[in-house]
Amino acid sequence: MFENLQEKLSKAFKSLKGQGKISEKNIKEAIRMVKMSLLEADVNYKIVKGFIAKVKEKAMGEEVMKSLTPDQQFIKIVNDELTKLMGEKTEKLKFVHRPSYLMMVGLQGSGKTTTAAKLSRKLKSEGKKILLVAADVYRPAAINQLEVLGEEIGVDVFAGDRKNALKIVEDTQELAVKKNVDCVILDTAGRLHIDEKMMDELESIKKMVNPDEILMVIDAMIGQDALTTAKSFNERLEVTGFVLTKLDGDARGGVALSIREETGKPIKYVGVSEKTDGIEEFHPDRMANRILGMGDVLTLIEKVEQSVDQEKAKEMEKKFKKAQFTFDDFLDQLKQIQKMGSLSSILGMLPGANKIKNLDVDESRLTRISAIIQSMTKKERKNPKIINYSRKKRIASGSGQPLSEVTRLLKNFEDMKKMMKKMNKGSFKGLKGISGGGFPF
Ligand SMILES: Nc1nc2c(ncn2[C@@H]2O[C@H](COP(=O)(O)OP(=O)(O)OP(=O)(O)O)[C@@H](O)[C@H]2O)c(=O)[nH]1
Ligand SMILES: [Mg+2]
Repeated sequence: MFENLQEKLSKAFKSLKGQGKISEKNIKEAIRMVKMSLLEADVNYKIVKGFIAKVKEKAMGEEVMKSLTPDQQFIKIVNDELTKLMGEKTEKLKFVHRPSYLMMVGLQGSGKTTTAAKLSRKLKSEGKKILLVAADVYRPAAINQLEVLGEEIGVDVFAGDRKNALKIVEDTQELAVKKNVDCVILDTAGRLHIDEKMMDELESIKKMVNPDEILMVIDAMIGQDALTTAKSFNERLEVTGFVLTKLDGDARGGVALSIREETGKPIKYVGVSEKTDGIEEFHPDRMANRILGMGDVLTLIEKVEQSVDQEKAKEMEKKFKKAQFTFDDFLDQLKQIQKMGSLSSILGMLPGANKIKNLDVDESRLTRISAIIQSMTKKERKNPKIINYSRKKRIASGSGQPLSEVTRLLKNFEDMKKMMKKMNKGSFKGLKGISGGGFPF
């Protein structure tokens, strides 16, 4: 699924490559291409219109992130909006009551019975005791199908009198308590089209068991029509979420992108094979990444994270200037240095630090210094002045360093703070006089 959409979108992004910055003119073509690709993916027209308006607004109004090129920036905007469209966060199943009832509903052949088995297997593996109930008495082989699946995954299947769906559900209630199950999963009958009789029956079952979850199962291959059906089911039954099946097929994906916006209800799971382990939680962000091509988005996220580091660095610089630097900040810095693998970047942050020549840095000391700081209490890190002799002794033994090393770090740290104050006044005179080259490492 999504291959086509992926390909089209990547063309839209390419059209922005090499541009200096996003402008009304160069964005027009990219936006048009995004629009076409969504429509071709069978996303509802109204939803596409709203989506495009948001992307446009963001692309024009977005503060330019210096670390991103225009095409990357545009990908990020589309990625964020796609994620939002699909619901932003992952929605888990709710278990309010015990036993908790979960109803599978949907049209014929959508995958209710298969999904009931898949979910049972999953929940069982999470330690829940499950009872599967065959409340589909209309299709002759339906009960048998569920029984075979139950056998395969080792979950009990209850089918009562095998004749009357409401009676089966009624009898289930006592059994579920007696068996002390955590969750009852009800497989219900499907119809080719929505009809009153089916809806009435589903409503009666709902009333009887007060389910924590009513999951509507939708075949992703159906396309736009699925939305109308989903809306009717939701209006009648107040579904709690959707399971989109057959994502392993060549569905165009429009349903996945439209259903949340159309019904206000989340997709909770997706079916990815016919087998009983073919189910996955639905993560809007990951799905968006998948649509846009994982590689691109991951690179992008890295870049944004880097720029977050830069912001952190700016924050640090402020602290430097105000001489509010604590041992916690210092530890943060050490971690960053270790991540970057060199000291030059961190020293580069200090205005004027590049003027300090021959800075003698023993990199192996960084690890020892980290150990010392980590042996300090929160209070001590914030206010090293309280570190008296007995505290020093404790820190030394905690970090496995000689006492002299702790004393030296504390002294250098104090000196560094003094230096910061001087820097704040714009003076670098006197730096040389400070022990250890002015830095505690
Ligand atoms: N490839 C694939 N096939 C699926 C998936 N989910 C269900 N199927 C297949 O779709 C067909 C219908 O699935 P069922 O679980 O019987 O559907 P149902 O909604 O219970 O159908 P009725 O009981 O007749 O209403 C079966 O052949 C399943 O194996 C899926 O995620 N991927
Ligand atoms: Mg079925």
